[in-house]
Amino acid sequence: MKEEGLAAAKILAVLQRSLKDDMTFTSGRIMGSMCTEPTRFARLLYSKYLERNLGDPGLFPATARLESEAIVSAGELLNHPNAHGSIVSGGTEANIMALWSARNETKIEKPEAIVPASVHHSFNKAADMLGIKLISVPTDERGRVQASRVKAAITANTVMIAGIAGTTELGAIDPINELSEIAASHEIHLHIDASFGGFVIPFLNDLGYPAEDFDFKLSGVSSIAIDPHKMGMAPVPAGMILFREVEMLERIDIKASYLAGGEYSKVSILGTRPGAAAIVVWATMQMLGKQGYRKIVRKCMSLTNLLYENALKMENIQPVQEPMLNILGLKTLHESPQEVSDKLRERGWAVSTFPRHLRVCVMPHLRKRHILEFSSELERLDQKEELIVKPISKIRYSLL
Ligand code: 0PR
Repeated sequence: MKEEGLAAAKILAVLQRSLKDDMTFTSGRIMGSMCTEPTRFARLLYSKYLERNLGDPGLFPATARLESEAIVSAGELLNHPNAHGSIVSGGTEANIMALWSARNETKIEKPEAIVPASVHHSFNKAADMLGIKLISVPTDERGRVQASRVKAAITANTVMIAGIAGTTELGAIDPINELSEIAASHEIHLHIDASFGGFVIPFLNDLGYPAEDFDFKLSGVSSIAIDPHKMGMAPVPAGMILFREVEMLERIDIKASYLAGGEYSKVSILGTRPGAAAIVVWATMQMLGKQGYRKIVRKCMSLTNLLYENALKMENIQPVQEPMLNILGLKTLHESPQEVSDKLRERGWAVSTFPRHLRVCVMPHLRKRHILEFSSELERLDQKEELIVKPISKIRYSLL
């Protein structure tokens, strides 16, 4: 740190230069992120309430009340208005809290949690922190966990089963109803990671897309992670954890009674927490209502299907499968996903790269023209690769 500070104008100029390399959502080139462009209203509110700290709710009881109201709204969306929970920093914190609560419920010495092979790496973080062994269960050809294998993996040490409503890799939705039955009959905590799908799946049936039950409507579901900062349209950081019963939250409630307003009203891993994030989550849900979210989901799903249809026509780049949510996996038949991803990046597009496919998240910042431009870019790559790669593939096939 320098001895003397800089003038604001100078700092602004430096920032303008040094942040130039960051991508923007408005460019329509961010194709692999689960986050999106904050609304203007959200920007305004966020800066207005910057000093609100939910780590000391006695100072900001009104903000704390809004947090509770936002949890009720999310609970209503997920078929349990009496759910208990908190606004947290994202899906990672929500998943850690769920695993923490499930572990504390039992006195098992060597706790295990059964998770789909497609689970987000936040579960690995949680398991490492909490001393829990993860038992990974394979998924089927559509990327959904195999419920029979989950059942077979249960032991006396199982403290939790996890299901995913919108996998990180493909946006697949696990057979949550089957998992619910298994969890209920074995009295095991079933946690649903709906970090991505939580603000999408509730609207699919209305829009004519197939969607099975995934939430508290199923009696075996004990907790749900749902992220306002993904399809909930709120800025980062904003996740939510909801528990079916208050005791599930109380098990991980570590009190701090010296604060201005008495004890913490909410349970979280963080101490100091951004009240502005909670206010914006509340306001965004108020502003959009179910109608607003449904409209967003309609647009994202129709653009996802447009991209899917376009990719079907290609030769070397192909959809992994029909999308279940607004996430599309793309296989690259003659090059590694990394090679294709690098080429796309050179041309200004950012997609996510998994070992066997590319992932496109068709988020609300993307418009039809972006999908069409991206499709054309893929087509150009597809054709070019065909020219270069075909002779090699012919040799490969002739060797078979
Ligand atoms: N659960 C699932 C199913 C997720 O996909 C993610 C994040 C999490 C939990 C964890 O959520 P937080 O990141 O909020 O803690 N998945 C995104 C992904 O891996 C995270 C992300 C978001 C990555 C925006 C990049 C990006 O630009 O794609």
